[in-house]
Amino acid sequence: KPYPVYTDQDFPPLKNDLILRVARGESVERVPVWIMRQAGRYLPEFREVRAQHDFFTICRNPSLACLVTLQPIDRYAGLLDASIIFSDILVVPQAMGLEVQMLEKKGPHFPDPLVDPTHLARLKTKVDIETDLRYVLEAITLTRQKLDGRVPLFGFVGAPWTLMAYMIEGGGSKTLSKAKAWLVKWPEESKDLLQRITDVVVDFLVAQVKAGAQLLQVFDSWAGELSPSHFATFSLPYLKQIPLRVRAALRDVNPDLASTPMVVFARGAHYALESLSSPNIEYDIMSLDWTIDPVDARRRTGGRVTLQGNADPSLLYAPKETIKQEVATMLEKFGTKERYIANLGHGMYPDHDPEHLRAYLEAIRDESIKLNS
Ligand code: 1CP
Repeated sequence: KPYPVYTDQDFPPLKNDLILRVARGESVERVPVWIMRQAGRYLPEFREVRAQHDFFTICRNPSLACLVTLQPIDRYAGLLDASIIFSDILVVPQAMGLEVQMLEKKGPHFPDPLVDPTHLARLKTKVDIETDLRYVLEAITLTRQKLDGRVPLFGFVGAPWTLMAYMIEGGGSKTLSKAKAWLVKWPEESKDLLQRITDVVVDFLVAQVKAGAQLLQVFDSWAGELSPSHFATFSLPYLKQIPLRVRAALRDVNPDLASTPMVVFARGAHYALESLSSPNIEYDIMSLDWTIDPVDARRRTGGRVTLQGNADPSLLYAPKETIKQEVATMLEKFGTKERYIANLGHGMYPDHDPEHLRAYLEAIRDESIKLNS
């Protein structure tokens, strides 16, 4: 049966719209902040849930996914300005027909990855999001209710190139040599795979918004492994389709939903700052890793997009006083009045101290209020 279409009227009113205002380019009284992997193994309350349940069991059970999504929102009440639904980018390859396991201490593992283009025949030709990924939609709707308007909720997907890389490598990899071999040995078949992933990702993002997601992020975590010309051929054309097609589809459903802000995180892709912020690429927000200087990023993106990021996650190992000083520098470089969302340059690490994350969040709040007053 079709999944219902939800709009703002179906949910508790939003009490904190700071991040939505920044996404629209409006000026704000303080800098909004959220953190990639804010739900995860650095939190003892998450490890407790994980001790009882397998990773993908949590993803597939809406009340467990909701529970862990809310853990950082409860713990850091008033300090986080967005939540992100607990799930994984690899639910898409699963829905396309590949098995994915989450191995303790090793991360994701595909027992039967795509070895050569004959294996493309193993992928489902039509993925029915409302059936195969219904559990994510249910988790989003439930979480939006339980958030009770405290902060907006992000939905997300992996970018086509990053998902292709996992589907071929079969897990994490240092060199991505198998996936990159496809690009040079079988460029046309690679494009076929990228297009098939893009089609699923577009449908999935549209469905997440209809289920209640208020912002969307596309994670191209492996963009930085590509040469600039390979990025231009094998990543950018697919990244570009996503906001165009998602907005067109949402406009047909309900014009209010079509303005949902979209973030692109092309990790490591310095060379793509200009191309990803060009006017024909319709992301509202670019998330930056820590190897990019904020002033440089501002200049190279021409003030056209909101920037998000970008402290090195290792900063959270520092004494709290150092965290505070580094935050002050970061805020000054990005500018605090408009077009900036604080985050880290990548996700939380499992051995981070939750109290040091608190120091980071408090510093962003206090320093940005000071700079804006
Ligand atoms: O056993 C565990 O609990 C595993 C740890 C873990 C967690 C907490 C994994 C395995 N995924 C997640 C959740 C997750 N993954 C979220 C949840 C929401 C939140 O941020 O709070 C999100 C947004 C992701 C996205 C994700 N998964 C990305 C993109 C972001 C990034 O980190 O670059 C990637 C690359 C993955 C794949 C993945 N899943 C898990 C791991 C350890 C990895 C990376 C593996 C590798 O090294 O390649």
